[in-house]
Amino acid sequence: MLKIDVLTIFPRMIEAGLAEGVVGRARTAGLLDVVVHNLRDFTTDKHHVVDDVPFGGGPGMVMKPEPFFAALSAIRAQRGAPDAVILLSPAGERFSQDGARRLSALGHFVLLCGRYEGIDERVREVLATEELSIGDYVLSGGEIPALAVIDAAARLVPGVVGDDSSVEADSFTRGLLDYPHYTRPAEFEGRQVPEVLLSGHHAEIRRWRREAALQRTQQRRPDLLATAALDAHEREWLKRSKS
Ligand code: 4HQ
Repeated sequence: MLKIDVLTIFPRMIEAGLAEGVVGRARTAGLLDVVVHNLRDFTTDKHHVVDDVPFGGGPGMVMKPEPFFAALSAIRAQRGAPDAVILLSPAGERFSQDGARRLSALGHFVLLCGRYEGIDERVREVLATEELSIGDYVLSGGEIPALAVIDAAARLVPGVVGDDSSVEADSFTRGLLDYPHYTRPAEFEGRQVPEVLLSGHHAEIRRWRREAALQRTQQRRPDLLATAALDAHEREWLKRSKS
């Protein structure tokens, strides 16, 4: 079972995000062991203060190091030494499907969520073993990135997604964008579902989907083609479609 600990001042935000859908089911099924810790529980002052003014001046507040250190000690004592302690930050390495695969294969990792201007640098230096970013935009805290990391890693744990073939078909498992999906009705708003999908010819359907995924990837994310897992037929199709 994959074990994850999350440190945050907004535990309800994490709990709400983990309660529904595939991840919620994985937790109740005992495939995923997530414990969310309130950073304020690891303060020692009367008002449970987690932030302070920045040395050197400037705007905003900085998260104090002591609650993170106390929480990590408690996590090590209660839950064992983690394989990774991950700080969510725009300065981190970009989180990717490969990153999700790597984390899903660990036994235990910890996610540190910051708020305000950021976290005291000594948390990064001493506690964090790595730093991850979910993209080049500024969020108000690390909670949404933590949820993205947990969701992407959890769905790669065997059994979490009911149908394995659904994970295999996912965009990025093959390194390509997904093909277009349709359901009933066969005509809607004057727009027809591609004939081949109604034909029952499974080999032709497979071929249409493969080519649609290739075409879409070439048009929207040509950068992905450099590392995609393509067979000889797919490489040939791409070469022909360029000319
Ligand atoms: N943060 N990917 C937490 C991010 C972020 C991102 C901004 C992290 C605020 C306090 N984290 N600090 N993008 O925007 O991971």
